[in-house]
Amino acid sequence: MKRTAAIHDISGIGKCSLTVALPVLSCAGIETNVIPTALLSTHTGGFDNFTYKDLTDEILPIAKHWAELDIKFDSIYTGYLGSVRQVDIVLETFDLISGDDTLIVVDPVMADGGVLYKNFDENFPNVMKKLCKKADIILPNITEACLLTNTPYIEGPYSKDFIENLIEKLKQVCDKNIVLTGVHFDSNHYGCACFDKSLDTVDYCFEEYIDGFFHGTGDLFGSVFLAAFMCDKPLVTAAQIAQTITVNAIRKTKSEKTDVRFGVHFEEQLPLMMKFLGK
Ligand code: PXL
Repeated sequence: MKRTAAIHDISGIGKCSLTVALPVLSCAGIETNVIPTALLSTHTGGFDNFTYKDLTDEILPIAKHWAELDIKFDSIYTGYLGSVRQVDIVLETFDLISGDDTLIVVDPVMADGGVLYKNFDENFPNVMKKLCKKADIILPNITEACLLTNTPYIEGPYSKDFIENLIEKLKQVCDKNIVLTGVHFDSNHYGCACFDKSLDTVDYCFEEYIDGFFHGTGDLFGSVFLAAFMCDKPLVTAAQIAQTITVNAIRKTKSEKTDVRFGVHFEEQLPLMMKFLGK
């Protein structure tokens, strides 16, 4: 069984971060070990008065204990990190628990729709760059990519030049593989651009564009992508599977007219994910 270490917050309500990563990766047959970075009553997008228990001081003791157990992680997957100090500690965690073959996947969760999430300060993107430098694959959305490359954010539809320039600039932030989400060239299709370092190519994955803002979709995309990649799918195939599952979950959520703050209906998509994975 392959093994991952997922380092994200746990938000009790509003399916995102660990409450998405755990079921998705476990379903794909990947042993998913977790380091919760913070415990929240809900995620921070759209709920008032959420509780927030910072768990920064737990991260290194957990990592040190795991290092003593001498287990091999096939991948480490980081997402929402709540503070600058936490990023530095996660960097130390990489050193403690990764081996020569550990795939490091960094989703630089910090912003969307042109704005930083609540609780993040302006300097956070600069600090996040340190984590991206260590990654084998980064998964920014367009806003995060702009913040990481000091590019002014613009709304889509985008030109191919804009996207490919952004990928070029991202290569300075992470010199390995890049999956840029939130790419759209028209108002009917939505997807991602994938730079595969081993092939030196940029490929696109698209699905139907569904209007609206849906919470936790970046985490669903990242978790399905990692599941597929760890099941030996090529980078672009893994991204296409993640795009399809994410859009299906969005479509279902929209058709049921549920409050989008509660996250997307990904659960019913897991059998299709398994089919894509050949399981
Ligand atoms: O889905 C990203 C995310 C993860 N974790 C927390 C968040 C958000 C986005 O708002 O608030 C706590």
